[in-house]
Amino acid sequence: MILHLHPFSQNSRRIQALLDCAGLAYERRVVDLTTGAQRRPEFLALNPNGQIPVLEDDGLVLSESMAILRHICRSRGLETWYPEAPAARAKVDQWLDWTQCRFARPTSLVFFNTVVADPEENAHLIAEGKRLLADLTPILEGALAGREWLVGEGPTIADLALVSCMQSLEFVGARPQGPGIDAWFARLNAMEGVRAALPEPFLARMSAAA
Ligand SMILES: N[C@@H](CCC(=O)N[C@@H](CS)C(=O)NCC(=O)O)C(=O)O
Repeated sequence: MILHLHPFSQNSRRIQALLDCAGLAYERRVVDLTTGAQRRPEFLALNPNGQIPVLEDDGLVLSESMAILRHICRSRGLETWYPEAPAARAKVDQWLDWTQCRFARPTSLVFFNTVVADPEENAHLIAEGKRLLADLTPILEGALAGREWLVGEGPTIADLALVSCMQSLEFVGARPQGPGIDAWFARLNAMEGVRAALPEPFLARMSAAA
């Protein structure tokens, strides 16, 4: 397997975390977003959307991080990460969609405009992201209070998908907080495979905050 990624990308990090947690070998190919490598013809041939991550797996070329997570689990029989029982699978899918449809946009608004774009010029976008995150925080705290994982009794791709956004928010000091969320965040970041996906500046920030 070849994973086209960028270390600061939350959409890449969730795939790396799954592959590393499951002990699956893969080649990392960094796509340098800072030089526009995602818009070069050779990359557009893999993903015409010009976005990472992209997974190459035995002739299959796949984009969209949630689809990639599901594909890896199904093709490698990672049943604990993506349970087969219909009700448990439905709940994992619910959280994958929630992360993509509700949580990803405010994460990007805050992270991108703080780290990549000019934060002063884009202060209104950061504020909008933070406002949306404030609305989502009680929903998340309600789901995690008294629970170790989003679904069932062990970590699933739902946790990996969400924690990758949370890591980006932690990096810019905007992570939603609450007793359940904090304990869940610490639990996931203590996992070797999850930490392995974190770039050095993220690890440094987390150590400083601990
Ligand atoms: N829905 C996509 C989003 C992918 C995405 O937004 N990737 C970002 C990096 S986190 C990207 O490639 N941005 C570069 C660009 O849009 O030019 C997924 O889940 O994979």
